[in-house]
Order: sequence, then structure tokens, then C-alpha cells
Amino acid sequence: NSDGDVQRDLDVQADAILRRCLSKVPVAALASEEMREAQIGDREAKICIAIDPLDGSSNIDINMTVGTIFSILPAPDDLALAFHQRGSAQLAAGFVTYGPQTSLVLTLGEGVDIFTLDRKAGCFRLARAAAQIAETCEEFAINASNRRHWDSPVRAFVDECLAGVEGPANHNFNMRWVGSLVAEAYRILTRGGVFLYPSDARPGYGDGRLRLVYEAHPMAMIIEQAGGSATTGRERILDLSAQSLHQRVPLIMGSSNEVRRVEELHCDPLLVASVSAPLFARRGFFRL
Ligand code: AFP
Repeated sequence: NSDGDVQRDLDVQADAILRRCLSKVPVAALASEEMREAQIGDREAKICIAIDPLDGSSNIDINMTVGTIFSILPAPDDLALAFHQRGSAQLAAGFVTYGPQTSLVLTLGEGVDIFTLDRKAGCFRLARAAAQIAETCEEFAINASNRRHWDSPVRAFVDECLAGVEGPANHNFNMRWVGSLVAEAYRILTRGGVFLYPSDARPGYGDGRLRLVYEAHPMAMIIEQAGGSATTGRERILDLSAQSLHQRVPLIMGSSNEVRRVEELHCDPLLVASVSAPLFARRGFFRL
């Protein structure tokens, strides 16, 4: 696509299906991961929509859960500013997972409800009302192969998770990494957890991998509406507004206690040093 991602047939087909459906309802402006620019539609309409038509599409060949993410915003007077609004301006957000169940996760700003598709009846049935994320968690999700590229606060947080009950966290963690944001988010809504896709030192990953407008903003609204938190490590995701449509942003989201710990480590270099020092001494790389 325009931002350099490998496009798969299903990415393009999902985008076409969604745009065809959305052409039948009043939408003032539509933005998609698969479109270079936003499209202006019905100028009298009251909403603008941003979509990631098929998130996780690198998992299609391995039959792993993928999904559609959407963000619904108010239509500003100047539609050129439609997708430069703060995340907190969103009217609604949601995602659909195509996995063992086809589920719709939806917030209209008053909590998060989860629906499951009933194919026979051709409708989504309410499976879980007012989903809540546990305040603390025992599961973290990060692509650990990038450890050498992370900033020290992220490395310190993951080291604390790995130290488990023997470290400052005082409890053990399990680890998951699906490579599909919608699957990670659904798991966090189901049993808590913290997801990290931070910025890292790889070329092009200075702001991480995930897009602000149609991935991080909608996910942040959902996670906060379910009692969790979503941050870059330094700033609340919903306080941010995009300068460009496909702008990337570091995303740490999930159980509020663990997200708060990541923020503490980002704001306090001395804390990072105190956490990291014992690990170095134990490993013996550097005698302190
Ligand atoms: P694709 O849509 O290209 O599969 O990317 C999915 C994604 O944006 C997000 O859903 C995953 O959490 C993340 O990428 C996985 O990225 P890595 O492959 O770098 O772990």
C-alpha cells in the first residue's frame, strides 16, 4: 500500500467490500489503511470513518485470527481536518475478529459490548455486556525478537515481567505474541494483559509500527472504555491527533497497573537504572 506494507489480495478485497457497504450510508469522509488519501463523501453527513480493513493479514496463510478495525469521528466543518482530530473526539470505535468466532467488539462511549455472529440468523448476538479489563495482569505481549532494538524503559519493563515473583513485579507472567492486534486486544478484554508495540531502533520503526488514526485511536478508546489504559509510554493515545493520515505511534495498552509501570519507567531514568543494575550484576557482563 501507499505506506509500504505488503498488500495481500484479501486486504484489497476487504477494503472494497467495506467501501461498498459504507457507500450506502451517509459518511462525510472515509480513510483506509489501503488508500493513500482520505475520500470525501456526503458533505452533509455527520460522521467520518477510518478503517483498517484487514489487520493481521500477514497471518492469513497460517490460518490465524485477523480482523477489521474502525473508528467513527464527528464530521468537522472543514473535512480536510477529519482525521487530524484528537482520539478523544471519537464517537465510537470497534473491531471485528475473524477467528474461531466472528465477534464484534463495540463502544459508543458508554462501555464495551461484545457480540458474536449467529450465521444461521444472520445477526450479531450480545455475548458480553460492559466488558471490563482486570486492573492488573499476568500476561504480556511483545515481539521479543526486537529486544536489542528497544529503548531501555521497555527492556526494563520486560525484564521485570521475566523476573516474575523474584523481581519488583512480585508475580509471574506468561507471554503471548499473535502478530494480530485484534487477537491481542480480544484476549486482553477476555483475561487482562498488556500489549506493547513500542518504538525501536530499526529503520522506519522510530514511531513503532501501528498507525494512530485507524489502529491505535480506536483500540485506545475500546481499552479505556473497558477500564484499561493506552499510552505511547509518555502520552495518552487519546490525547494525540495525527499530523498525517498513516502516521505511526508507539502503542502500549491493557491492564492499567502494568501500563502505569511502563509509563513510570519511561519518565524516570533512575528507576530504569535501579531495575537494570541487579540484572547486569547477576549476568556478570559488567561488574558494577
Ligand atoms: P499485518 O497487518 O501486516 O499482518 O500487521 C499486523 C500488525 O500491524 C499488528 O496487527 C500486529 O500486532 C503487528 O503488526 C505485528 O508486527 P510484527 O510482525 O512486527 O510482530
